Amino acid sequence: RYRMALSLDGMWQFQFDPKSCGLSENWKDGLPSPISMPVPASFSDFFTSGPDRDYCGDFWYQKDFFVPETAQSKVQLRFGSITHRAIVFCNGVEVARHEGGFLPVVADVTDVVRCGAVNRVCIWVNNDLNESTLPCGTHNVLSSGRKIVKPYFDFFNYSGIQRSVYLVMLPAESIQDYEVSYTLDGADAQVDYKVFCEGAGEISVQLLDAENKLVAEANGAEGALCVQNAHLWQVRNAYLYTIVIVLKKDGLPVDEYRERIGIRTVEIRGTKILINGKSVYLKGFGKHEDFDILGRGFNWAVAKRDFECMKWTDANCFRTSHYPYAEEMYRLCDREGIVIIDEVPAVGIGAGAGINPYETFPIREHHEQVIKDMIARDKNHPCVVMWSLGNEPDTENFPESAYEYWHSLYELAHETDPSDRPVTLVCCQNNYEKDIVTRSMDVVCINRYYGWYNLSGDLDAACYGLNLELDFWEKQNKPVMITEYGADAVAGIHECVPEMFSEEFQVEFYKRQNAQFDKRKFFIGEHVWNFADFATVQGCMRVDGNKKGLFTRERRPKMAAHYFRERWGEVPDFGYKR
Ligand code: EVA
Repeated sequence: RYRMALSLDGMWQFQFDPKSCGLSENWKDGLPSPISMPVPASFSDFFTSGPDRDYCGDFWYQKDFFVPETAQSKVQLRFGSITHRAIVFCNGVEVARHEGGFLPVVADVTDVVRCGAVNRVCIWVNNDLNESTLPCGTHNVLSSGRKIVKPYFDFFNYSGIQRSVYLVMLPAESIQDYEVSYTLDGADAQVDYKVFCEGAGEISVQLLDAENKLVAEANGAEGALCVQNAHLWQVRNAYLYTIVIVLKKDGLPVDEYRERIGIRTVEIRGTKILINGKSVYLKGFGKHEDFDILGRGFNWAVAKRDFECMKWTDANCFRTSHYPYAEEMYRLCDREGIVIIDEVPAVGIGAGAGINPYETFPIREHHEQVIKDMIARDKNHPCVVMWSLGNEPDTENFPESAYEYWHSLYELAHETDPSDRPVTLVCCQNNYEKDIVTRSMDVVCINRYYGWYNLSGDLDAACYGLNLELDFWEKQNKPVMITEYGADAVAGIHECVPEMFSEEFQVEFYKRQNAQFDKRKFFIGEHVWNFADFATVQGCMRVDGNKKGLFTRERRPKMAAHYFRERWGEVPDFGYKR
């Protein structure tokens, strides 16, 4: 009633800027010779030439849009993300600058837009990687001057405007943000809230149940809503309330904001993770935002199919490896009762060969900012049960520096989250005895490739190595889960004797290792690597991308998907290994 959002998705204008002359030549006013480009989508896979598909450097987007005469007092452009960095110009005026490709960019354009007229947005974007960016990487320059990006990570460096764009119109005095946290008391629950507004006024808050019936209300910017006989948000059995926040001035409403929330608690106790006081076993996947043609572009149809595939396997959880995903995914998880481990794009921190990344990579400040921004964006989603500070950094070569670096981020995440969820860091196959960071997290998350990258093909030796390691973790008295394990399988390759790259080997690999996990009481979850096959840079280790998916890139099940469907069908969400 008081605010409005208009979608600006669709065809935009686009131009590469290989000489980086766009800023000095004022492309901010209009692109000299643009082509069309769909938004949201990664630009890469539309192109038919290698240099275009793999383009690394500056590029621009442009769109003309109409702002209604009736626009509210405040006007914003909101991008779900722009990968990896951007400067946004509206009608030729710079309105936002942003570093990092996986969280929202909001530009206040109130002072530069013309209402009842056509306006123009032009965006300088850059997708290069270096050791001060997250994710980390570098590039080589060919003799032609063309740059080739070298990611320190195993997924294609898709970029562009990969998420939806909105023109947002707000009243002069508006609700900016809110936060909630929960305590359970027998059958009842208390929802503590805080509302943040721009401009003064009275605030009232209501909680409606799933039938839109009022169950609790309170007044003030801070307070508590008491819910009798609360319906809890449970894993795979979600119940959502609606919080309605109203801002009033002189007794009259001037803004209203509604959002679905779920009442649930998360806590670590001993070697268990408890949701609503019950121990949960996390079954699911490391995923990617990745699909044919769209690259990393958000698409509702692909999201729907992914959720149907996840539910079909009886999964209850995924990790947003290796960056925060589009917000739409979190809303779907809230609704489906699927749990998320939410990860920042801190991947590739480690250069090997005796170089201490904590002294040489200038990333700390940006890393801190991304953690704060991710928590600010996702804090109210019931589906998010844990924050991941990063994936597979170097934790063994410079253990003290690593501890100092990661532990300060661990503390930052705890301080930032109003409901103080568990915090983790996902560690790689390393010398786990030397690594003193991983064991200091709330949950130990390990990525292991016994039988694939090491002890390749030898599943007896793999199980032996895995058990040696599990004996070590057992002594740490922490909850432990595997956040990645897997074998590449090219769909359609079958063998009588399971050999690497066949579908049979992939099944055998999982069967053997799952049998080891099942014997361990402190083991709280298994995340297959990966949900689906995905694009990577080319290389001798990759056959048309990474083929560790349980599903193919077009989301057809491999044999291993059928195997997990059977297994997870028998592993309950709650109370397993009590
Ligand atoms: C792999 N292994 O090699 C995976 C990567 C992933 O795709 C890892 O965390 O350790 C990484 O990104 O298939």
